[in-house]
Amino acid sequence: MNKESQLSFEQFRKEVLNDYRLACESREVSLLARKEVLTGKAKFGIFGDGKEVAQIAMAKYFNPGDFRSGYYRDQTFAFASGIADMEQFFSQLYADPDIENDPFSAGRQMNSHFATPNIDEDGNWLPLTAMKNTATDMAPTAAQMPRALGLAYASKLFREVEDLKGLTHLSQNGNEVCFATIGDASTSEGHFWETINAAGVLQVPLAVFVWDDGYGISVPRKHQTTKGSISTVLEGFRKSEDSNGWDIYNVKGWDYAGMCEAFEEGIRKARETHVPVLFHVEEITQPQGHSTSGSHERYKSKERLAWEKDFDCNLKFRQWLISNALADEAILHEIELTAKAVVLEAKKRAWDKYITPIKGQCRKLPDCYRRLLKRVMPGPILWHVPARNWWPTVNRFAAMY
Ligand SMILES: Cc1ncc(C[n+]2csc(CCOP(=O)(O)OP(=O)(O)O)c2C)c(N)n1
Ligand SMILES: [Mg+2]
Repeated sequence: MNKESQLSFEQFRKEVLNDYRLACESREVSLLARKEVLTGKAKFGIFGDGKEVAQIAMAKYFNPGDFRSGYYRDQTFAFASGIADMEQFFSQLYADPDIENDPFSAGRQMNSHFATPNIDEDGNWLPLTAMKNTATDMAPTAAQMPRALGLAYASKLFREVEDLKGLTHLSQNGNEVCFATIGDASTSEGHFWETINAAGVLQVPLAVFVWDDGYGISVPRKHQTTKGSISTVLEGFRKSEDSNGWDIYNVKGWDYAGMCEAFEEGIRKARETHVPVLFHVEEITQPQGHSTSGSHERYKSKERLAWEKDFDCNLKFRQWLISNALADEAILHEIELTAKAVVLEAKKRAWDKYITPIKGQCRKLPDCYRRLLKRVMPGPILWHVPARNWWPTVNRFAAMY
């Protein structure tokens, strides 16, 4: 091996190990976040475990200026693209009302609902072409689809309308792709079909990723999707040489190399030619079930649960790294251990930021009550005794925090 190819191999190795590190960290986020909810520190949680590798591959082709219009499974994509960090993720999980801590919604949105600003505090446009953008997530499934169409259509207009060409802070010749994500069950909704049809007619740079885990909460795909496969039923939308339509790719959600290759090609074509592209990402798993409000052990068969363990994307990625001699057991073990520690620290920092102001307010509570009582019950009661002594119950309550 000459020096140049040795160098590029080393760079490649570094990149894939960094990807594995992120996959492990994001998985730890999901595992820990579920525990935070089930032990009562957060109200509800919905996570992106099982989609780590697909989203790391997807983020590689997400350029400044591009937009995401997605749904609640995309935490790994948000981490990989720099839209969110893990501490912010936990702050949102705790519904931290400080915008500095949860910059997406200041505690107002469900968790895994990301957002980036388009304007500054004075209402001026930000330089969107220099930013990795996401429209805010919305709770109604498939609601992201019509908006994704609009964002992709904007690129077409920026490329075709002469008067818009000077707005280079918003678009560089319409080269921006909109990345939309959707679950397999939500592809049954009208918003999905209207978007697919309109984008096929308009020819806009829209890249749709269907995370197909075979379930919509507890409803299996066979009861939800005709022929049990969204890409099969979309075949009629496929573009041919002399027609408009869509490019369609089938990939496996655990196949790191296969997804990188397909995403690179499909997104490049969408960016250059404005032909929309759909990636049917199959064999995705959902290791912890739909959300913190249920247990998938109640509706998935033993065989399915066992298959999900074997086809876990992080496990498959690990096996691929070893079989391609990109890492050994010791290196991967070290990455996994470090990931646990890093995520634990991020979680602790987020919790401290959330709970510290509340504790401060609790400490002021006895005095507040005292002042209130003094106002409503004036008279010779024990007002001269310090507040901390005369109301043990309040003090005990305050001491809990
Ligand atoms: C319009 C609408 N209907 C129903 C729901 C309740 N709901 C939330 S998630 C979900 C299932 C979505 O399944 P899928 O699209 O396969 O995504 P997954 O969670 O499996 O990734 C449903 C029915 C909702 N949020 N919005
Ligand atoms: Mg699903």
